[in-house]
Amino acid sequence: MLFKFKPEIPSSEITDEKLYNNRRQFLKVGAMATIGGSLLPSSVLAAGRAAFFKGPDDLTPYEVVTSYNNFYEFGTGKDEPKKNATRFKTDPWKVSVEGEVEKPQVWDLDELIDGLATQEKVYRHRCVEGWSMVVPWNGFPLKDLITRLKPTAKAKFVEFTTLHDSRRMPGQLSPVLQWPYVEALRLDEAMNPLTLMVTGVYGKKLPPQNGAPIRLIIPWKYGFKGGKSIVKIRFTEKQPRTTWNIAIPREYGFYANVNPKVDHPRWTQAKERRLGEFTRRDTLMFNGYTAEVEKLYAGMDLRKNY
Ligand SMILES: Nc1nc2c(c(=O)[nH]1)N[C@H]1C(S)=C(S)[C@@H](COP(=O)(O)O)O[C@H]1N2
Ligand SMILES: [Mo]
Repeated sequence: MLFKFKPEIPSSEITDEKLYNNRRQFLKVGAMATIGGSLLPSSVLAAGRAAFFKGPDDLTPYEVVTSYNNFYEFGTGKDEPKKNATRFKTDPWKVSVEGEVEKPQVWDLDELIDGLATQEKVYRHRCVEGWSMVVPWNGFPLKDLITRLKPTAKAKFVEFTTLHDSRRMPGQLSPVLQWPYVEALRLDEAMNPLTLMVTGVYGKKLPPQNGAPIRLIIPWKYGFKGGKSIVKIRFTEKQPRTTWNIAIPREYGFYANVNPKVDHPRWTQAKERRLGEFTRRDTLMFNGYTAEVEKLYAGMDLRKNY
């Protein structure tokens, strides 16, 4: 039972049940809003109606984005990170920059990102388990930070390590994954303008369960590539080993590009359940970001490089 996401079929059934309850709440809230004329976000109202038609990419409500999480450092249940991370302290926060870089150094997070322009990016967010959301993240392109750090000519990859401290992250007392959580990108993937260092969501400070104070989001890849609560950034010549690839190499590759044509060995990736909807949607190649990223993989066999 080690090294395994929660069973796929049962968890999607649980999802349905939860969302059904949420939906009833949204419907109630929606009705109240109509009567009281209060200013609720349209995304909340849209979620209430999603039982009957599939809209375009409506935002997933804040409440869902911040209460349905994968963050095994705080437990493997979707509801556990929110409960178990409430008192997680993220200030002060140090980030160590290492490896093939002009000046390796331990930074205070505030200094590391000082002056980098943050923006809002609304991205589709697709978990390898088969659910998806649409999230308005706040952050800055990773390329802005990399440019500032000046990697050497030898740097071909960049690796991101999550905090390793089981007193603060009790999920690390369990050997469900090899700790600390490590993810990595090829340098050209990291430099793509879509790749975001995220510090906020819905215009608010990132809550602990979503990876405060700083996490990565790569919208054309499965969610597990987006390491949370990052304390180390290391530039390397060789391809780093990554957590889910170490855990189950046959199921989770280095690239993890969203690809409806390459199924997970235990389930299809052709469809996904958008949280808030009943009917599954078709999954889009590169999660809908083909125009922006396909050139990164020209000539590569995406079946082999999964
Ligand atoms: N450190 C760490 N980062 C992590 C994970 C984790 O368990 N630990 N889970 C990953 C997975 S599987 C997903 S889908 C996303 C979920 O991000 P969200 O909770 O903000 O939606 O975080 C990713 N980053
Ligand atoms: Mo995921």
